[in-house]
Amino acid sequence: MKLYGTTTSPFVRRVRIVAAELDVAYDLINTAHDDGQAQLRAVSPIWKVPVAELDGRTLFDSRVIVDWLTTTRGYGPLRAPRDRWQEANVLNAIDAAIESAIQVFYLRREGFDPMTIPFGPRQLERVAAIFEWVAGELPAYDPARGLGLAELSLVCALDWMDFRQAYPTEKHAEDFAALRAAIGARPSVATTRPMVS
Ligand SMILES: N[C@@H](CCC(=O)N[C@@H](CS)C(=O)NCC(=O)O)C(=O)O
Repeated sequence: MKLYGTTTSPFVRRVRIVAAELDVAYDLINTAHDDGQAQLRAVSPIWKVPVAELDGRTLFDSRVIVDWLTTTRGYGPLRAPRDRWQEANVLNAIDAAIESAIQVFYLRREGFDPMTIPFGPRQLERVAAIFEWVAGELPAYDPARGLGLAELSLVCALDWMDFRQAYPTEKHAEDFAALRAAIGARPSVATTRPMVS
């Protein structure tokens, strides 16, 4: 698989973890650099990562890429959803949390403090509401049942927020610390921690 992305993005990391779990080899085109960014823009009008080229297809969006991988390769050691629609709700919520925190991060990176206007606090309040809700939706993590897409996406979101200091995830330590410790030790997760490259 040819994967366009960065080593910081929580969306790209989700795909990298699933690829590792399913033994799908990939070449990462690093879109943090000008050359990789130009290559991305040549294949996707969205200009967002991840994008994957595999099996003769070009796929935009982490959820679509993960869907393709699990549909064509099976779930391997990952846990298939027991309730697809409940899992879709949880994944949508986690994506909304990431997107809100990313808006805050992007504005700060441009030198603007979004907390000085209602937009900023509203994003972080949304993240808090989502994590509180997600905590009630996820069953206690049981390694014997395997790692599910919701849990791994949640850990990608939390790790990215810590990495970028985009949201104080320690507010949810009681709900998520055990899950993060258990999943964080898994090689696919441990080797894909966010880093600038
Ligand atoms: N729904 C998309 C979201 C992808 C996304 O927002 N990626 C970010 C990086 S974490 C991006 O490429 N942002 C570039 C931009 O907004 O210009 C997915 O799941 O792949």
